[in-house]
Amino acid sequence: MPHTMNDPVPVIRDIDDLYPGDALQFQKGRFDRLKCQFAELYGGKTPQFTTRSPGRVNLIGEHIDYSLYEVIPMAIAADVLIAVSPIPKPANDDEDVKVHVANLNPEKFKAGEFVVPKRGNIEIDSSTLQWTNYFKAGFRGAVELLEKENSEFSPCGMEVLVDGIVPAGGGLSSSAAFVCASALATLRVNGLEWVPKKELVELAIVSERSVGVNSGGMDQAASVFSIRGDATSISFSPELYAEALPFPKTSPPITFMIAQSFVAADKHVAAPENYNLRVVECTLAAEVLAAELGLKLKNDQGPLGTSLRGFQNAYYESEKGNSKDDPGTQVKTMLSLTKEHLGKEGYSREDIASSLSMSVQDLEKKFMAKFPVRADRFYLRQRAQHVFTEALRVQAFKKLLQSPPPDACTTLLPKLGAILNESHASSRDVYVHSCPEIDQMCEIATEAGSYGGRVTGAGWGGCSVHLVPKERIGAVKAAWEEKYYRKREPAITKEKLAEAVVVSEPGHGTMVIDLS
Ligand code: NG1
Ligand code: MG
Repeated sequence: MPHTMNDPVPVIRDIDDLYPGDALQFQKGRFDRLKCQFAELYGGKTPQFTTRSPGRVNLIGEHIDYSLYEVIPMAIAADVLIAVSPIPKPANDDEDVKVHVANLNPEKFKAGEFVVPKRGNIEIDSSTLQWTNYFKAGFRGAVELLEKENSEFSPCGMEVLVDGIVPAGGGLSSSAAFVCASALATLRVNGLEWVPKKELVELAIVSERSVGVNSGGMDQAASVFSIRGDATSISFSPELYAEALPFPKTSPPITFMIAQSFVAADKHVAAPENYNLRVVECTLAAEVLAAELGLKLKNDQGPLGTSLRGFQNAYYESEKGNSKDDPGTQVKTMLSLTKEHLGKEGYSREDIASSLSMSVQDLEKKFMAKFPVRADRFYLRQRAQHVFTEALRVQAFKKLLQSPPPDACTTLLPKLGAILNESHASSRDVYVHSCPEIDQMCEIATEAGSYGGRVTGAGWGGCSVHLVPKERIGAVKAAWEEKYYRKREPAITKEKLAEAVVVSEPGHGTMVIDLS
């Protein structure tokens, strides 16, 4: 199904058709609160418009977006709303242009403001984790885009109020939702009424990196491109491409449960030894493989310039690869090359530098300077092995959704579940980005009747996603409550339990909501 990737982000003037039944009342309540609070904070003003971007759950394809392999996430209902009003440019050029950023939950997210510099873009101090940094990241990307189109451009000031209901640090990508909504708000308030989705995604991917995590592009793409009811398949090579992936109708219907572990995935603070380290390991795996085979890697869209997918492309562009190989065979060939050329014991900096014929200083300068990492050994073979097997699992999962087996009702769901379980095993044992709590939650769910489940998002905490037959949802919930949540926190409240587990339908992507 062709995806409307180059279409502009939709502008919605009436939310009645956006949400089903009960959800509509809840959403209307949110808009009323946002409007009231906005007036209270900003001298009686009404927001000019609101931007909205959802979180996402990644169904399959974990930690492979930055190696430029395809992933299959879906948008969830939880989202970030940003109500916006412009502050006209001051008549006097010496006066500062300011942006005020407040949150509906001011205890947790303290209001901030910043002055827009007269020349150049705003600085973001990525050494501290301030929630307003994510707004600044979106703002910065938007201003860069507007400057590219008009070198004389200077942004207006803004008054902004945020209502985010995507749990932070929970693997559901609250950060990308916030960055996308912030960038869209900045573009629109500065006069860009129709924002092409693809441009928004591309700028949000790059600008989120200014917060200090060397991320891939899945979250921003899932947030912006998703269409209600469908999963989204997103590929990155040869260029960013998204496609709606409808779920086949089965009985029982395909239902995903998302469960919080409440282990805070502090990706930010720990990035040098977890997320950013994995990005470096994958890039170095590509570099070492290329060096071993005498291939030259091109600078591609990988966060560090080269990628495992770039290695695959280089291999197949050279006379070494058989150009007739189908996509599955190509990835399987990558797996064999990994086993043949990369050692099991891991690599020191010296080992890698020598195989790339460079000094350790140059290695660090090229791959570990912009986003520093803390590690003595680099497990290139294991990381590449996860990436290639996960890429194969994505292909298999997608094929099952696109052409379900004739006896879909009985075989499709167990098959999808088995792929999720294999993915989890690889995350746990090979890529090492799960945690014991999530491993345990996966076991509990399987015992209670789930078809399969896995850690989702960056991991090291956060959430898991499970494919569960509709009639087993209650049983799985009860099992987690008894065997996980109450054991971990005996006094856990009803509210916290209710938030811990959601059955999410695939939700709408990013939009502007203009109720004026
Ligand atoms: P989370 O931490 O769930 O937002 C991160 C990356 C993704 C992807 C996943 C792992 C950011 C903004 N996003 O997602 O690009 O690599 O981990 O699959 O860091
Ligand atoms: Mg995130």
